[in-house]
Amino acid sequence: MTHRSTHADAVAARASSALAAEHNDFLLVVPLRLLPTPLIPPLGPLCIRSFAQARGYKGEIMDFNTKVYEQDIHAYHDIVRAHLVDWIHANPQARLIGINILFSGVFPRALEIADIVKEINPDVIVVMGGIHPTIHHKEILANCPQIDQIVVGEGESPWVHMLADVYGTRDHPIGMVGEKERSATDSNPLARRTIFAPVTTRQNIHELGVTDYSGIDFPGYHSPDIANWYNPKGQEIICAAPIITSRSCPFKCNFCSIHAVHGAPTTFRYRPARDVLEELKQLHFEHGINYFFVVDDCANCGKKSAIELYSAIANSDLDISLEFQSGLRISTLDDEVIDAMAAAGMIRAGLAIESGNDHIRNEIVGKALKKEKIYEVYEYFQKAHPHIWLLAFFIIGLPEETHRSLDDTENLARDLEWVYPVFNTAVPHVGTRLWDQCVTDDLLLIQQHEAWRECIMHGWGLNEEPWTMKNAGVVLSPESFVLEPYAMTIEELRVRRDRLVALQAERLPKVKGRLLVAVLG
Ligand code: B12
Ligand code: SF4
Repeated sequence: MTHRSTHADAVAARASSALAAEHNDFLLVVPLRLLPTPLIPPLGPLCIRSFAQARGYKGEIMDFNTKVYEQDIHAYHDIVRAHLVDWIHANPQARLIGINILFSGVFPRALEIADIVKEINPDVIVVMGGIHPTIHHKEILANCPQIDQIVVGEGESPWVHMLADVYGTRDHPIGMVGEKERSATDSNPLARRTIFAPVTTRQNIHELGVTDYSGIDFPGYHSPDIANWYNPKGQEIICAAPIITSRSCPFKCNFCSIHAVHGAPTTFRYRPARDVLEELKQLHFEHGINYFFVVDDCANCGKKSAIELYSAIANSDLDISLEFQSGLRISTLDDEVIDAMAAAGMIRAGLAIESGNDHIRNEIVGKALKKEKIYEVYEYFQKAHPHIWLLAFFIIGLPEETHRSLDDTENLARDLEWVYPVFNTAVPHVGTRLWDQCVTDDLLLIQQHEAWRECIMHGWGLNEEPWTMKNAGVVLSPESFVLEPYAMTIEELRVRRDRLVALQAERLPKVKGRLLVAVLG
């Protein structure tokens, strides 16, 4: 009897582990974005899936950006429904479906996805995560019955705790638990609630390890305009892959909302260089990826860690191209850091200048960046690495903007003559000093109470502009303004903006011509 029961237990255990191996516990859905390019694999969901898989839970990512292409946009709703129906029917035991919201603009699409999931199987727990629900979790839970739970902040650890609530633990360490998170996960897994990532430490970056890209359809992320990308090494670009080397940022600019997701300035963390190197190697040697977007908020904020990492890449057998997407912090750049990044493969980078006006840049935004430092860094790039395509990120239309401050911005952009300037319109995000100021001083041109349900950048509304490459230019142009400065009218601002956009347009062929000369020697 004992023998039979042991045998039966073993069979049952094998069956259940086979079930666990075959069946998915969860799905992470990525809604279609607003613009088709640049298209890259979704790093947030990938990090969450890796972390959960390492702890014994199996899951998949369904990214609609690789399922709906421009020519299919008319069938968008049918395609989304069909994929969700198929997955839920194929995985009847899966109880958790998470939706990733990287940009506020996709929130309406995320709600529709949640509706469809609930319609197919009301017992599935629908969870939202990402910057938009992080900021607006209270309003979303109060107004959207199709959303069961919201994760505020970094999702790896909270997601695994939710999986453990639903399926039980699986004999693996499940990671660090924050104070608020622990009390939330002690309750009923079905309860509607908000789950907070650890508040003071955020995700333990050493526990993240190397992101697992298995099952990712890399050719599906081939951006439609990839042939026109700056590619001085002439490498084959299947697609760009995201790589993150640090989380959060030690600074606190008045317009920046990133601390809501990745933690306060004190939680700035670098990943271990060996993990990043290993991830790059896997992507390069196993998947043929040559082009990487470094998506850190402040990739060069810690000199020692940055030099360690980029020197390790340069000294390895990797030959890759790195584009620094979010803008490098100029105050923490020096020749040594620039050389290390260039040696590692940096071919394109943005310099985060924000304003040519010293008062706005330093007193208002909080950049602590002298103009001489901007020129010094610019000159060094021109002298030592002229093949690197430099962009300069400016923000126009902050509350303190005046004709004089815009003159300063325009003059600086003209002075940095081999840099491609990008002029973004100021957008106040909830939770930032800029937002509070706009509310207090009544500067908003939008309904502040609607910010939770739609993208506050005008012109990004899903119904206003169809999603096509043809319309990308229209959608990208900062056509409308979300706040009115104290001392300028919107009409005046628009005229000045048009002048800056003209400057940008005339700069492009110049910059490209110069890069060509630098690359050809
Ligand atoms: C890379 C990036 C891009 C890439 C695209 C990335 C992609 N996958 O497609 C590109 C260059 C295309 C891009 C474009 C834009 N971007 Co962008 N981008 C980023 C950036 C720098 C990094 C994103 C990232 O990978 N982070 C790293 C991962 C690990 O973090 P994460 O995605 O937040 O995920 C974590 C948590 O949020 C959470 N989580 C996320 N999803 C889920 C889901 C569940 C279920 C759970 C439990 C948890 C969870 O857990 C994850 C792991 O910890 C962020 C800034 C930032 N640091 O986040 C801005 C950011 C997302 N971008 C922003 C904006 C505004 C834009 C643009 C609209 C800019 C413009 N005016 O053109 C465009 C629009 C894009 C489009 N085509 O529609 C804003 C969004 C603000 C907002 N509220 O909407 C951000 C936050 C920057 C900022 N502070 O202003 N961007
Ligand atoms: S340096 Fe960049 S990431 Fe850091 S607070 Fe400023 S804008 Fe945000």
